[in-house]
Amino acid sequence: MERFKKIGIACILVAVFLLVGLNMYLNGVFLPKWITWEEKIDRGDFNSDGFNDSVQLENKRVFLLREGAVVDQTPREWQISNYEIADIDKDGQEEIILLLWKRGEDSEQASSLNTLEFSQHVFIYNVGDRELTPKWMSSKLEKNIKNWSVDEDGVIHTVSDDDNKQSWYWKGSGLESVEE
Ligand SMILES: [Ca+2]
Ligand SMILES: [Ca+2]
Repeated sequence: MERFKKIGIACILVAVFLLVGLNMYLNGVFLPKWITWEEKIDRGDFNSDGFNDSVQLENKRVFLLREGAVVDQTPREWQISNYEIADIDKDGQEEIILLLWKRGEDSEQASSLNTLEFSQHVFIYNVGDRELTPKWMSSKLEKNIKNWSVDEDGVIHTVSDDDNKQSWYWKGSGLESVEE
């Protein structure tokens, strides 16, 4: 009887260990070590509606605040390493550009239920009335972005984890990249 009790406790410990490990994995703990996980906040009237907006990156999630209250947030299963705010399509309104990791290679906003594999993506959002509205989503990036910046013309400059430099331009309905 004592033996069965010990086996039972061992099984529970293994199950707890696996669950903790899976949870850590899903939270991006095992993603590449070169990723810098930024935490920051920007304030302004990004959609020019007269109300103060804030965009905050905290614990790998982006929150949209209106007059100090959270009105929208990115899904828990996305791991967001950084964002930039820029008028990427030069229409006078600023967009939020997210650099993130999620499961599944496609551009769908939802993380795939079919795979555990993470891939890196660039997603662009407009600041809506009380929500982030999707504008453009990349599928899995060919080269993982290690560093990036956005210049005053709304061009994104990226450096990959293997030191490949690219510039990303808005072309009508999406971003197109060219090697620098
Ligand atoms: Ca506003
Ligand atoms: Ca714009």
